[in-house]
Parts: sequence; C-alpha cells; structure tokens
Amino acid sequence: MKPRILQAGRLLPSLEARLAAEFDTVLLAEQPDPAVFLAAHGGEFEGFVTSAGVGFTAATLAQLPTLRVISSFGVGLDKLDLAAAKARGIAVGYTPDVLNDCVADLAMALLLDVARRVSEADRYVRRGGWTTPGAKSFPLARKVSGAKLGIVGFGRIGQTIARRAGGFEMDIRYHTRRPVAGAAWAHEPSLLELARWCDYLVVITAGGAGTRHLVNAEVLEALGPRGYLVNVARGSVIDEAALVRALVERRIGGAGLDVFEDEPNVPRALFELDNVVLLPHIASGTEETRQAMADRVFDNLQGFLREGRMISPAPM
Ligand code: NAP
Ligand code: 8YV
Repeated sequence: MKPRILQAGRLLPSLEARLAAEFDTVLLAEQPDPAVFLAAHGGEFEGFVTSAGVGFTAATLAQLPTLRVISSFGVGLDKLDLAAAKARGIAVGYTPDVLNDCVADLAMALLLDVARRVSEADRYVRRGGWTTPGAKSFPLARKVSGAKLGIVGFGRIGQTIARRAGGFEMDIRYHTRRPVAGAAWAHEPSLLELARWCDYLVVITAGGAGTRHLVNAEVLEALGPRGYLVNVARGSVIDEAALVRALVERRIGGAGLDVFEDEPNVPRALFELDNVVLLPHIASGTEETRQAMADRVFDNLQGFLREGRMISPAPM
C-alpha cells in the first residue's frame, strides 16, 4: 500500500504529479472544511508536505497523530514549529542551498534597481516623460560599482550575495551574531555601525522571533538619507512602520523590498513613492530554482520513507 501523504497547499504541478504517482496524496486546501477533514482523517497520514510560506503549527501536528515526516518547500523555518515536531520525533526536511543563486541574484537586482532608478526610469519612459517637450530630464542615480555594501545575515545566501557584489568591486562588510570562520570579508559586530558605514544595506538573516525588528528606526536613521535598504529575508526582520516613515520622510535614500510583514498586504503609503521597488516575494521564483526546490521536497520525503534519511533535514 502507498504511504498516505497530506499536502497542505498547491505546489508546482510537476511536484504534485510526482507526489501523486508515488504516494496516496490528499490536498488539504481543497477539502470543503479542512478542520472537519483533519478531525475525521488526520490519523491516516504518514507524511505532510508544506512550504516555508504555509508552515505548520503544533495544533496541526496534534491533528496528525500518525505523522512521521514533514517535507517543506523553501529554506525559511520561521513558520515551522520545529520544537513541536521534535517533541513528537517527527523528521522535518527543507530546501537549503538550491535557491542561493536566485535569491542572491534578486538581491542584486533590487539593489541595482533602486540605486540606478531602473523601475522609476521605466515608468518615466512609459508615461511619456522622455518625449514631453520642456520636461525636466530624468534625475541622476547613485553608483553601485565600488560602493560600500553591508550584509545583515551571512549564511548560505548572504555569502552568495557577497560573491556577486565582489564582481561589482564593492567594499563589503557583514553583520551576524558570530563571525563566519574563514570568511574573506570583515565582520561588523554592531548593526548600527554597519548601517552608518555602508551605502547599501542588504538584509538576509533568518526570520522568526530572534530577528524580529532587528532593523529598527535607529538602524534606519544610521543608514541615513543617502543609504539604501534591500530586504530579501522576511518582512518581520524590519520594523515596517518605521521603514514606511523613514521612506516617506526621505530619511533613507530608498528601498528594494521582496518581503513584507503582512504578505500579501504591502503598506499603501509605499505605492506613492518612486524611490521604492516592491516585489511579491519572488526571490527564488525562477523555473530552474523552483524545480530544484520541488525535487528536494520529493527526495527528502521519499528518502525518509524508504531509507529513514533525508538530503536536507532541518536543524532541530
Ligand atoms: P542561513 O544560512 O541559515 O543564514 C542565516 C544567517 O542569519 C546566518 O548568517 C545567521 O548568523 C544570521 N542571523 C540569524 N539570527 C541573527 C541575528 N539575530 N542577528 C544577525 N544575524 C542573524 O540561511 P539562508 O539559507 O542564507 O537563508 C536566510 C533566510 O532568507 C531564510 O531563513 C529565509 O527566511 C530567507 N529567504 C527568503 C527568500 C525569498 O523568497 N525572499 C528565499 C529564500 C530565503 P548568526 O547565527 O551567526 O547570527
Ligand atoms: C519560497 C522562501 O519560495 O525559501 C524560502 O524561505 O521564502 C521562498 O523561497 C516560499 O516561501 C515558498 O513558500
């Protein structure tokens, strides 16, 4: 008999097809009443497939008493109650590393966009700004090559960003709680000092309670009116209300944001600002990377069910 697997929400069609071919899969999100479904059938599942965006809670696990393994699509662990899984002895897999390139690429895309006013210039051309007789010429931007880059969080993705930025001959320093052994870049123990020093501050820490509002009003003040912020980590890492105030009052130069505190809701005040680039949480969103993540989700699940081991178990 095929193992029964509960799928929290929709996944890539290719992954759904693979899961359905190998397992007896049920999509929770498609049940008319997921709570009623779990109460009646929760005890039938060995595996649960979720994502970094959906995660799981202790309450969900309590409704899945026969669960042995969880496989999550994404690297973020902030919505996964790992302590609850550990207490039950449930193995959890996730998808680190395979998305480093694309998330780092997008961080650079946001940095270049906001610094060189790329989206703003595109809007200017489309609304006829360039061809309007007597109109003011498009304003000058800021230089990226050779500028000072501060990276907040220097794990798999942070270090990948640093390698990309090296190609732009940027002067790079990073902030983490502990210096990274053997890193070729300078560790800055004070986030405030890093913000004061840099031209561009890129945030790529883990999310969750430990980093909540790490970038607060004081850090934004230190970044200053000629400093730019890029966030590809989690919206929770930045005090969003303070960020909106700083942007509206032009107390920082601009921001490139892929993530927000209350996704998919983006503060309306930001829509009015030209010095802000807003993306719908797409840093890993390429065909190649999403497929690699999907493959890892499948391989973690199958590896555990067949051989009791995963390629990438979550740190618990
Ligand atoms: P990682 O390798 O675990 O790196 C996390 C980094 O955060 C480490 O350098 C860690 O250093 C640092 N950190 C943790 N708590 C900190 C704190 N309080 N202060 C300063 N630094 C802290 O993770 P990763 O693979 O690079 O991924 C990072 C995060 O990116 C994920 O957790 C996820 O939330 C986000 N992400 C977003 C997208 C997107 O679509 N936008 C895609 C993928 C990932 P210390 O522990 O030494 O402090
Ligand atoms: C995911 C992400 O695509 O991996 C992560 O942590 O934020 C993105 O890569 C998304 O969260 C999937 O739910």
